[in-house]
Parts: sequence; C-alpha cells; structure tokens
Amino acid sequence: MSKLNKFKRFTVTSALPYANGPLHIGHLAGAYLPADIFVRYLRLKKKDVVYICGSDEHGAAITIKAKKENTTPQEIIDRYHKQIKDSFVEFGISFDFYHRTSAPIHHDLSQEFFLNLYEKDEFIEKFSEQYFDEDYQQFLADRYIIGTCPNCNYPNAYGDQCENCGTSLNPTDLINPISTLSGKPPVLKPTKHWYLPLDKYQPWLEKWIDAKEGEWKVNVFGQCKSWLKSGLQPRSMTRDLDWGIDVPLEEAKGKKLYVWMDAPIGYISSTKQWAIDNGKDWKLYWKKQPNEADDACLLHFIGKDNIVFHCIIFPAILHAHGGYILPQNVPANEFLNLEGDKLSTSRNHAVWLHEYLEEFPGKQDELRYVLTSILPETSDSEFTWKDYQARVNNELVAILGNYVNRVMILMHKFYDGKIESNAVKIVLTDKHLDVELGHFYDELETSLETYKFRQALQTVMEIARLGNRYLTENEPWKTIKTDPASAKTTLHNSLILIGHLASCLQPFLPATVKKIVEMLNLPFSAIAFDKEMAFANGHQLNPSALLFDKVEDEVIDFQIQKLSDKKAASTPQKQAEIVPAKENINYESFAAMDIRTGTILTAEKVAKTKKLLKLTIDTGIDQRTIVSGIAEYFEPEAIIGQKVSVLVNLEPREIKGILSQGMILMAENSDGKLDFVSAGNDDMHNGSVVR
Ligand code: B3M
Ligand code: ZN
Repeated sequence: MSKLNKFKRFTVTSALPYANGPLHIGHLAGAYLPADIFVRYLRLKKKDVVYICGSDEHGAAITIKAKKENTTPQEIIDRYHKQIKDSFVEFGISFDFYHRTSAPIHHDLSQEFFLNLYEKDEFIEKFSEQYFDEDYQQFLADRYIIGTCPNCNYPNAYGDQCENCGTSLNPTDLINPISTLSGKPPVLKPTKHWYLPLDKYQPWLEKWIDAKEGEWKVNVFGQCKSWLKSGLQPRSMTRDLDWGIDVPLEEAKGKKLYVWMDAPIGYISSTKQWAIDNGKDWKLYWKKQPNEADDACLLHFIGKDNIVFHCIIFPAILHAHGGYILPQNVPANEFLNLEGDKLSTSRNHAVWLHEYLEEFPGKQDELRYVLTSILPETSDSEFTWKDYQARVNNELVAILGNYVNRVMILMHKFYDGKIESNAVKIVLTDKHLDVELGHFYDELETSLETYKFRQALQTVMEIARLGNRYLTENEPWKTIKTDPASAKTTLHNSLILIGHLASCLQPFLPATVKKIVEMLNLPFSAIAFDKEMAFANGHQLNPSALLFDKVEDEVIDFQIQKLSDKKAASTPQKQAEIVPAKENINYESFAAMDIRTGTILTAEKVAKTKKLLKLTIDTGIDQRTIVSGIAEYFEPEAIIGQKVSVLVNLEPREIKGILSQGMILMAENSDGKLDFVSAGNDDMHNGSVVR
C-alpha cells in the first residue's frame, strides 16, 4: 500500500443521505459504491477499518417533505430511514454501522460540540436581518428560501448553498429571494444567531489545505482553493426552525443547530454507537492519539456538492473543538446523469435503488459493475439503459462469465470436476500468466489506493481477457486427444487464474465472488488477495453454473419507457408565456368586429407552404374561403366539420394567390400548439353572433 501503509487504522464515511426520499443510482455512484469498494479492499488487506454512515434526519429538506405530504417530520424520517437502510443492505453496501441523526446519542454529541465552542468564545454572536415569511410566521433558512445565485445566476439556489456551482451562501446573498413556503418574497426581521468565524480560521485552513495539493483530487482541491481565494465569511451555525437539534442555551429557545453543523458530527456519533454495540473504543477512530503515528486515517466519500462542508466547515469545527483527527482525504465524485438529463428526485427522473432491486432480483452485481465502470470520478458521467445492457452482455456475460464457464465445463467434461495430478499441490506453472498476474495485482493496488475505481475494475477484467486468450491459444479441447498432459496443465492453470480473478473481484462484485468460490468449492480464505493460489491434489469442483444472464431488449425498452412516462407525468405543464395585455380599446372598437360561429366544410394544404391550409367555411351568412396558418397542427381531413369562431368582417386579402375572406380564431394550448377557440357546443347554428 502506498501512503496509506503508514496508517494502522481507517475511519471511512459516506455522506449521510437525507431521510426525505429514496436512494437512486446517482447517490450510489457519488458517495457509496466508491467507499464500499475501497473498504472491501482495506479489509482484504487485513486493515483495521470502520465504515460509518447513517440517515441525515434534520434540516429543511425533511420538514418541506413533511409539509408537502401533510404529515410529520418524524413519520418522514422513520419511513425513509428504514427504506434507505434496507436498500443499502440488499444492494451490498457493507457499512459497519448505519445510524441516524435523530438518535439521542447524536443530539448529545452535537450539543457538546456547540457548548465546547461556545464556552471558548469561538462563536460570533450577532443579531442580523433574516428573511421571514409573514404568511407562515417563520424565518427562512436553507431550503426554505430560494433565489438567484450571485455566483452563477442559477435561479433556484438554496439559502445555504447553490447546488449548481456548489457555492455556500447566506440567504441574504440570494437575488430575488422567494419563500418556498408561501411562494412570496420574504421580509427581513432581526434575529440572533451564533456564527462560526471561518474568516478567523482561514489562515489555518489555507495551510492545512495547501498541504493536500497533489494528494487530493484536482476537482476537490480546486474547489477548496477557490473558496479560500474568495475569502471565507462567518457562517451561522444556528437556525430559527422547529425541527432539528436544540441550541443548548437558555437564550436560544426555539432555535436549532444548522443541519450542516450537526450532520458531519453524525459520523462520530454513529461510530460511538457502533463502539458501544461492539465493545470497541470509538476514540481510536476519531481522537488524536498520544503518538500521532497511531492516528486513524479519516476518509470522507461524498458528492461534489458536499465538498465545502467536508473540507472547510467540518474540519474547522473539529479544529476549533480540538482533540480530533482531520480528514486525510475527501475523494469526492462529480455527478451522474441519466439518459441525457440530470437525475432529479422532484421530477422523478431517476433509477430508484429500491425499484431496481425489485425489478432485477439478484442482479446487484450487474448494477455494481455498470456503475463502477461509469463512476463520475473526475467529471460528470452518464447512465443509459442501453449502456447497462451492453456492459452486462458484452463484458460480464461474454468475457467474465464466459471464461469461468468454459473452464468449468471442460473440467467436468474431461475430469468429472476433479483436480488430479502427481503433485501434492497444484500451483500456477505458466510463467507468462504468473508475470502478467503480478502486473495486474500491482496496477490494481495502485488504482484502488488512489481512488481510481473505474480503472481498477478494468484491470480486473484484463485478468479475464488474459484467461480467455490463454485458453484459446492452448486449446485443451484439442490437446486432450493429442497431448492430455498439456490439456490438464492448461485447465489447472486456468482454474488458478479463476481463483485470482475471484480474489481481485472481491471489492467490486461480492455476490459473483461467492458464486465462483462455491463452484471452486474453496473457503474464502483460499482467495485471500495475497497472490498465493493453489489446489490440493484430488480437489473436487462443484457443478458449474452461469454467473450472469443476458439482458434482453424488452427489459431495457420497458425501463426506458418507464422513465419517459414518469418524466411526462411529473413535468408540470409548461407554463405558456403569458404575453402582456394590449392597450385598452373602447366598446365601439370591439362592437365593430363581427365574430360568428361557423363550420369547416373543406380543407386542403396550400402548395409550396408548410403552414397554410385553404378552408371553405360555412359562416351561416355564406360559404367562403379563408386561408389559415394551422397546417403544422392539423391534417386537412381531420378538421372537416370542425366548429370554429370566425371574424367575418376582416378586410379580404390575397395570400399565396388565394383571396382569404376572414379569420379563424385560434389560441395556443399548454403544449404550445395552436388549437381552435371553442365555438360553443354542437347545437349552436352557424352564423350565431359571438359577443
Ligand atoms: N445529507 C446529503 C446531501 O447534501 C447530506 C450529506 C450530509 S453528510 C454529513 O445530499
Ligand atoms: Zn451558483
């Protein structure tokens, strides 16, 4: 192991998901799958590691959802905490502990942190003008207020952060703020809050972050540097909210801790609970040790919108409190998009984890494989169902599954699955394979230890490609007749290679590894990632089974259709552009217009035009020709008999050589298409005056 080798212990965290909705593939690709791969690798290297997470159950995200569903925040967090926790377990994210920030142990620890800083006079206490919603009689913080981001002009920036450019904000920074409760512009009212003096900590933060250059990912280091460059401002750590952790001060009744003060402390409280339940000492994983060399290595896996909280604010709080280790690295991922659009909970544009688990039972590893192959490690990336199908069919089935299946089938066909030789132990005898494997192990460790999981997985797939080439070059199905000894050697070497494949797949595809180990009839200890792999003479393999099934077109078509149906259902009808009213006219001007009900008798396209139809209208007064620009919206034959409203005393004019005598009244519908202005009901006779 590289720089990580110096650490005896690792504390790994993934961002605490808000308990206000289900998980989707973007969450997995951002903060959970990378961390799980990394932790599984550390465990393979026999490291002392604790992998911590939990539900983030405070903040406006929860109460806004409760208001929307006319229920209580407690019901919301109970529902989604359970759904999220169950989904993680079923998908195979191997937390050592998954807790929740509504737990008393977390409230106590967060209040201890606040009081520690308060008693050291770290906070700036000040009254400030805060936005207040007069209809709801509530101060507006964080997601209760939206407005235009002063940094990137994104129109729906939150009061504490712009999700578009990541900038951390105060509500008063927003341009044209609107309350998300009443939808109205808020007023300013004085209120007292306690501010973390980030400006005072800037020199220390600059020194600490500068030392991370070259070690932290470029996207993470770059964001931190840009915040430091713009100059850190004091940031309120308390809110006027009715949901969250009470500010532990008599004078602060009714005020709560800012969710981004308490949530990261949730990593520590979750570790404390884990330690209590498992007889461990949590301080070994969070506190500075007497000998710095014994400090744990703290790693936060997050999405890019959480960088400022994990690289600036939480380290500042830990530093101000004192006695705690600081993050060694924060390998944040960028965003995953879906079928050419941003993943969006509000627009229901997502592949929900719980739905995937229901609709693709036992296919966790297929999704793990595809998501790992497209992780947004350095830039945003894209999930498409076609790509999912291609990777499962062309890589998992055709390369990995096919290789294992070929060897197992031949072993059972030629030797009834028994590994027999005159050696006591069967080891790898092919020098080329041995050298290549050595390279792959080295490349794999380097990629994993530098958080390049996409590259690491491709390295593992190279082992399967190597195995397929070796099998094809040595053709045991032929040499079994001409040179049986060589056929046996080829197949024994191939089995050893499958063992190494299983060993290297363990961080990525745990369920598949289980199937391979079962087929090889080996204990897990035999594939220990220590480059040793052997079979005892006489070892009996279990029956072979296919590792993966092909994904059929109809399965993918259904998923793509489902996405577009959900998007259509949840996309609010496009608000047509309402053009401003024209100047007032007097009654006489209106009375001068003569509008009648009529019926379309004939309709035909006007040659060499895209937009025009030539109509014959029965106006009740007469039958006349009118040219109308509706050819893009209606087929001529579809509007014969259509009731219409007609302006009959419009000066006739020639259009494309046709004398048009009047106008059909049309208006734009919610799809932005022209449609007939209702001419009343069917029994209204032609020529009736519209008034
Ligand atoms: N609950 C997740 C988010 O911002 C947030 C992470 C907290 S980690 C301490 O999407
Ligand atoms: Zn912005």
